[in-house]
Amino acid sequence: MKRPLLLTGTASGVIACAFVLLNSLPGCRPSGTTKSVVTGDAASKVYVKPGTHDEFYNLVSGGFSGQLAVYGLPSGRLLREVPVFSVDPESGYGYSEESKGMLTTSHGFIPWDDSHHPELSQTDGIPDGKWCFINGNNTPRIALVDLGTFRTGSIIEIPNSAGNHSSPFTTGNSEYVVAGTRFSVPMGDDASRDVPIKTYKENFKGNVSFIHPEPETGKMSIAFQIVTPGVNFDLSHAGKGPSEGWFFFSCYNTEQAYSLLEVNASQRDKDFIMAVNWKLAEQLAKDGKGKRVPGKHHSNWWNERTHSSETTVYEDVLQLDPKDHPGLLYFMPCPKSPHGCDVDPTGKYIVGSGKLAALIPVFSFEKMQKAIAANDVEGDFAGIPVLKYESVLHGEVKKPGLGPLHTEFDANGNAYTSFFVSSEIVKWNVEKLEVVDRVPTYYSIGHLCVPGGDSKKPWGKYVIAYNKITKDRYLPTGPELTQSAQLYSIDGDKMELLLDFPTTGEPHYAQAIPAELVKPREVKFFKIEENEHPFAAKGEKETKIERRGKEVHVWMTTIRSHFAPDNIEGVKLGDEVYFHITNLEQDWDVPHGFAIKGAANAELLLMPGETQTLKWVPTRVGVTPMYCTDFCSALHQEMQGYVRVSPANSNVPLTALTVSVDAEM
Ligand SMILES: [Cu+2]
Repeated sequence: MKRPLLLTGTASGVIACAFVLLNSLPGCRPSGTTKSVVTGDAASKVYVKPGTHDEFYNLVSGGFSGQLAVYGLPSGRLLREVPVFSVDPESGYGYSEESKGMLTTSHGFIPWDDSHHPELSQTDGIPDGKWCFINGNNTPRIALVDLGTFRTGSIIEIPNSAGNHSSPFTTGNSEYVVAGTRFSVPMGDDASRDVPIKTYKENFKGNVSFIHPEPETGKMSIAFQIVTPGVNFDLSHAGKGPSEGWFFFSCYNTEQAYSLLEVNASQRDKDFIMAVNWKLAEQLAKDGKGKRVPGKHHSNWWNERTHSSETTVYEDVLQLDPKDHPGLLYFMPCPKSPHGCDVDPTGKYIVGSGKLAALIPVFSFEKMQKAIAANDVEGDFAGIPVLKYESVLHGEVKKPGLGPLHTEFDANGNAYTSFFVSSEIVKWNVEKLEVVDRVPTYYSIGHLCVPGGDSKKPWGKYVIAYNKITKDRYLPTGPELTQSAQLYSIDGDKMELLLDFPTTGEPHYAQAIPAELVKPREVKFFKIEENEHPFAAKGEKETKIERRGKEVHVWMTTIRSHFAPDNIEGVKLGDEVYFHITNLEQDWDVPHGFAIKGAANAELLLMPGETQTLKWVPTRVGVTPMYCTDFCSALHQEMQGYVRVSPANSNVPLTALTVSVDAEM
């Protein structure tokens, strides 16, 4: 449903109340409680002196850019944009021959996706700074970004899925990350059948996938999938502490509509939170209880020794059908069209956010277990038991605001919920279910993030709002304004706005982690003696050129400030030239670049000790320059060379030379 744009605290109150009247929902933001004052010392709280580091990394999804952006907090400075699902001309990701495999799928090469949710890997329920997972929503995929290199280390495609939205949330030791399908579809044997859309109820199924990343390598595989009724899964979180071993997913469209969902999927007063006993599922899978069903998918992995991607293609996947396994799945009724599904740090409570509800329901894991034991159900939905709402409810936060979406937590028993419609963050006490503070956002907030705020150990200190619209906050840049985040202090009793900072793509969701947990892991360069790339030249003596039919392979090196070789002759029209370039530098932060005129792809950006390959197909006879693209030294501008391209029938011998002027004199 399209929401009105809300501009200020006062205006939002008025429009929100209008929205309430239109929708017959009770409650509205209490008047006179909003504040938009930035106090005089806010700037000093985000000031990071030149030459000093930020306290937190903020890993922010790029939404429809398909990438992951890295900001420092509290400064809001953009440090890096990590290419994940989309090709990136800055780094050559998806353009170099070695990295193309990272973006292969069962549909072929897909150089884009829609990345929504970053999730940090965890040890004992606490983010450990090792990896950051992120989902591809469009062509269902999960990626793993290695925080030692800030590069994509692994991407797995999710079969039997469409719209991979409720992912990739992780269990307490990153045994699994999950992927819940947003759009139910015909799957397995039915996936390739020609099925009328109006047979949704009979033929469409949902599923949730449990993906296992190998702790040592980060290679990912699908451990098992659980088939579900045909609904839409939105978000998810793993249980922790007492609820360890369970996973919770919000689902909407329990109406099982397939057209005009805006109206048709908003009919029921309550949809569900789905509770999954993943420890039981794991045991069933180990005991061979599942069934392998068709589900071709790629698992791509970046090998840091060969500087190349490796792909494993799987033809099928293990599925568990809850009909065969009572106790695997339960539904908890949740008002109304639930979006966020968040578990508090104690693991005792599960917060559902009905985006059309005028309250926040908080479920009790203990009560859920009691209801299961007592078979306290109000019926079933497509064969899955539905527990009684009153029996599993810890309580409701009354009149919190309008359009609750997402909740994160601090270490002091408080929850912070984003309200899209009333454009605010509301702080409330999890035990008492009482609102204790509220602060406006500018403007429609989607996700929010507290450092560690979805884990067992929130570091607190800040809540960051990721907003959808920034009208009037920034210098105009044509019809589209920058997207943005806002940083608030949560140290005191009252939340305090400290900073607006622009973001790239759509800042959908984010994670934040103390820099001290990430910095010690940094890779500074790749050791040249460990380079196992089949075309590596580990010194200038190993450079050479070789013709293989129409292919010309060049073993080339870079070091400040020249290429070896830098003159190539004997290439003919009709040839494909492969420049295999090794950066010989063994020093932190000294990449070299490589580009050649007329190349139909991007550059290469080579990290110290790394080998990458650029494919170039010359289209005309003549001399073509090539050069270093990354300003590497005082003589960077001298870092260049030439390729002579001769006619197809030429007999110019294939040579590769680096010539000294002294030698010629
Ligand atoms: Cu250079």
